[in-house]
Amino acid sequence: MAPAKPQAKSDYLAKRDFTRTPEPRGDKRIAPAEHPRFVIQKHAATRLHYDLRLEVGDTFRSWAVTRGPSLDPAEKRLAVEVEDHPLDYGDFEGTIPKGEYGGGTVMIWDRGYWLPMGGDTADDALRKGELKFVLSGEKLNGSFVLVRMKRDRDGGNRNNWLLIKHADDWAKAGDGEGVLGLDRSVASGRSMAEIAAGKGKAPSAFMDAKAKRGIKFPAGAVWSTAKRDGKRDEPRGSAIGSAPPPAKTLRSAPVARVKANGNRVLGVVISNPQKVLWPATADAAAVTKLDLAEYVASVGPWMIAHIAGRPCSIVRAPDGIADEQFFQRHAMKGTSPLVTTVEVRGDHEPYLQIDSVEGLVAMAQLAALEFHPWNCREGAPEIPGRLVFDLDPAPDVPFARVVEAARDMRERLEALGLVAFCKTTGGKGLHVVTPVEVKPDDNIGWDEAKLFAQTVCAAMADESPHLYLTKMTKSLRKGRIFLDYLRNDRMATAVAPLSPRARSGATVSMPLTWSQVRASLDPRRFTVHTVPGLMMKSRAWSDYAESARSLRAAMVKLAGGSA
Ligand SMILES: [Mn+2]
Repeated sequence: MAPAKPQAKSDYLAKRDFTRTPEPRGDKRIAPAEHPRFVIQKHAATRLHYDLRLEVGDTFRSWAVTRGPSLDPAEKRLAVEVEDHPLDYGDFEGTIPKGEYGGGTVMIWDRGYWLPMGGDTADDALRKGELKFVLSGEKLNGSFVLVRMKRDRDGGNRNNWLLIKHADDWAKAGDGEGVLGLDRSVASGRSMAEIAAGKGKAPSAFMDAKAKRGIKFPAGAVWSTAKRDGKRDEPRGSAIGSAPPPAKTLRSAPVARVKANGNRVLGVVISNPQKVLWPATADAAAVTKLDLAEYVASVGPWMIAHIAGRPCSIVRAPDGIADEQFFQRHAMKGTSPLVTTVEVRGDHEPYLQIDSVEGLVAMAQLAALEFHPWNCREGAPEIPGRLVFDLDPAPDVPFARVVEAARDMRERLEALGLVAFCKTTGGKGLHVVTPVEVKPDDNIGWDEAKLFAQTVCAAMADESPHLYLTKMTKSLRKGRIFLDYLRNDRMATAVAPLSPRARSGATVSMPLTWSQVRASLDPRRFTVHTVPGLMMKSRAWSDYAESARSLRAAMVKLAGGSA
């Protein structure tokens, strides 16, 4: 026999004293949304649990998931059905006073939309004791099932269910609990401690917010091939949308434009998506935080090869380029789990390291506008992996002269057996980059590599002292190009290929083919707006990965003076 639907709103009201608890009374009218909504509230009551609430009809059906949701399909999580909650409860975050019903702190841990799967209505499926559903949340995505247990420990009400993740693209076998590490409110960004202390931002409204259109549910979150209890599950729900599955990090993947799914980019939630980071200029539209996240997601498969496995500093501008900027090399507390950290010799604090496209997006979420990796070999901070020659012109030097300098530098490097690549800096200069190979018995560290770079630059300046100099002295620089070899040191960084710059116009450090390196080149046309399209057609740097040449051999040639 099907048990009765648990107690309705009267039960919710009866359990609470609204002169004492800040919880909503359930009297606010909540407008229907395009899809039913779900909320998961982390609740530090006598026992910590996560309350899963699914909008069904005009109420939230609610389950207290004692250990929190798991992404591992092998894990079954006890979910105790509790009284229905009113829909305005979905916007509640705060602290219920001690001694009151459910006393403790409540965080809006996740929220979004959900759909029943399998053809039954939610009511019917719940009555039958098996609800398959798909979530499109900020932390949880993909399909789950709630199954009512046959026997209840308490004997009677049959309130005990199991919450189980289905094996789909969002499942994480062996790492079901990792997602619980995403431990800040999706509504306010606050930690439990901050909510308990009444500090920080108020939660943004979701239930009581203007309806959003065009919500997409994750594709691939279907039950088509899964077998459970010996039966084949057939999806009959047809509402599953067309969003692409999350991108896997493929280094060689062609660059394709990635578009946000709501305010999520590759699964990363972008808060304040419409915040302007680069104001509009006379010839370019403004760039928002969401635009930046889409940009790094789009060019990321290409960019990440130059960043992964190396410490990487970032330039953050949380309020846009006109406001304060921070150069940050260390990992900070609460850094996204999508970002790695790396210990480096001589600094007790770990450095940031970004190893995936999703990690780049997570950094965009922190308003990281620029990416400056070390120039070491991937995974080996002590070993030089590339040399970067920064051609930095005085303000009065025409760009055509910088182009000549890059071509001159290329000739010199190639005469030493190296392969040279060129990119814009996003400013007025150019970078000439050469990947190098260093073998263990070469005995070459950063001191040797830096000396090599300095010697190459000094030779160039000695031959044309009216054009170049190798000292940063401002007064001497007038009319000349500073050949900056100082990028080539252990802890030195250079802006990564395809990194945007935190300057007017949202210019990008653009990799070029040598045929593009000519007097008519205009570095200002490479921007966050234009580069994803341009990269799809570009062959620039396509042979970079195969072009590392022996630095030792180049040093021998340079010392011997014979090319
Ligand atoms: Mn609770």
